[in-house]
Amino acid sequence: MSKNFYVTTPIYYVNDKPHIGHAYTTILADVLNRFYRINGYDTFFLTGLDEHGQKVQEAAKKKNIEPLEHCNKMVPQFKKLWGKLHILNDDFIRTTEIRHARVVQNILTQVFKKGDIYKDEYEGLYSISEERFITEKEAETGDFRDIKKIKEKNYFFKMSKYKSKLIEHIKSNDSFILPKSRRNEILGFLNNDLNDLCISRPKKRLSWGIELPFDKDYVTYVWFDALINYISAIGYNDDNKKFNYYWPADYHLMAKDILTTHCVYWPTMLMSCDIPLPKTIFAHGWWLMDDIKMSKSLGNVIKPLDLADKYGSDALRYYLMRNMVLGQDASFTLDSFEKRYNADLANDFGNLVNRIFILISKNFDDKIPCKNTYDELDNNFISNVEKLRDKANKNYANLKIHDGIENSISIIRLINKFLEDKAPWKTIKENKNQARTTIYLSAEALRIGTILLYPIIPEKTNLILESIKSSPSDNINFGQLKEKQTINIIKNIFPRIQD
Ligand code: ME8
Repeated sequence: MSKNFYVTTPIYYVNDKPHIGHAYTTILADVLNRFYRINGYDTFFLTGLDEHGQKVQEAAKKKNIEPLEHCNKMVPQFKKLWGKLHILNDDFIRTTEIRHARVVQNILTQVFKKGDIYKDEYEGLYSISEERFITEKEAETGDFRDIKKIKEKNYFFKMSKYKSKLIEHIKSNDSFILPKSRRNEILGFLNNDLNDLCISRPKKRLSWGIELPFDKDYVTYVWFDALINYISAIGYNDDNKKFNYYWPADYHLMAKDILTTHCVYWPTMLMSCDIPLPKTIFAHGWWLMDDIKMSKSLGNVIKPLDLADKYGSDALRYYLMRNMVLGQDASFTLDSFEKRYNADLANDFGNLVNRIFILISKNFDDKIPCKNTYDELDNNFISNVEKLRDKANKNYANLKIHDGIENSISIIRLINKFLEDKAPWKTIKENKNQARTTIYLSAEALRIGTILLYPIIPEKTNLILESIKSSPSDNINFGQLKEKQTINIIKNIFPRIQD
């Protein structure tokens, strides 16, 4: 396996503020990025904004300002949220940047020269909410809003030409589309006729976009423009060394709403330019409110900034990562948020940290005690922690984040149980050597569990690790914690949320 790792989120529309759904995918990318980084990978994490197209033009019009001014006003809302949520992205691409537009025009020129673009007149239904032409059948589903009948001349990309090549690629690469159910969905979709893709919009209808390099009366269709961000940001046709180092991406993360654009439009565009395809396109489920998808247009959104302000960024990150089984939908409720936080973080994790720190401060003058010989209970404890540690790592690497978290929290619970069984607060009087070993092993297992939870809750775990003079990229085998090392006692790291 190569030692570099490239992960992306969708670039979000700037027609409205970010909500929990956007925060979710971005946190997920951050978790994976941190996980690979502490495991020695040279990582690159990209997020950004999709600033062209009709939706954005209309949002600006409503405010009576120019589209770019509207975008410039929206950018800080996203950046502020990512800062608040401790998102460590390496780049933030905006599709209005010159570096991006240049690559879009380069790709269009390549595809045009190859003979994969033609002009044609088209009459059909157009959904403004989805920014694309839709079939009569799709219109009947009721999933599309703002439908208009449009007749116009446009440019088309010969997407259908690559249909069988795409099917073959999906079939011979099990992890190209994940989870498996989404892969089957796309294969089902490709069983039907695949239309060519309309990739232009006449400027007289929509001027807010990147001009076609071969016809100045048209701008590029927003999806053809947006998908290219994944390669423009890492230097395609500009910084080849960087591009070849990170491409193909390890993960394009998104929710299932934009599966087709990523699994059909994007790979066929890349095929036309002879660019390798991304390794994995992963579509997670939706966050629902009262069983309905949370979405800007429905207005049923939870504001992530408010939650992070009230409960802290780690509490929100933990809940979102723990309560969604990747691939399935999940319901957001404040009640489940508070319950999850109190049970796992305040009770299990917070109490354990307090317990160990108080034991060390009371009995060992703030120094890690020296360990002595291990008895059977100690050896069993070590081996159980190691098993859970390996499971957690495996689950994180397989995108079973909620399971990885459960394994890590189980380590925390195991330490609490170990302390209760060994009761060092009692043995400290009659068998100090045993008490020392118990506390050393508990602190060491706490270090391991904390490192495993670092990608999920980086802020608080960093505090704990700093206090025991450790760091997230440290070795997670037993026996690393330095005996007699003075620690900084921290108190009440996860205060309980009161009713
Ligand atoms: O589609 N649950 O942007 P967008 C989970 N600009 N995730 C959700 C969600 C929910 N209820 N709602 C949104 C676009 N998301 C395009 C993308 S990429 C080249 C162009 C997340 O602002 C999820 O990642 O509508 C989803 O795919 C994305 O936001 C859609 O963001």
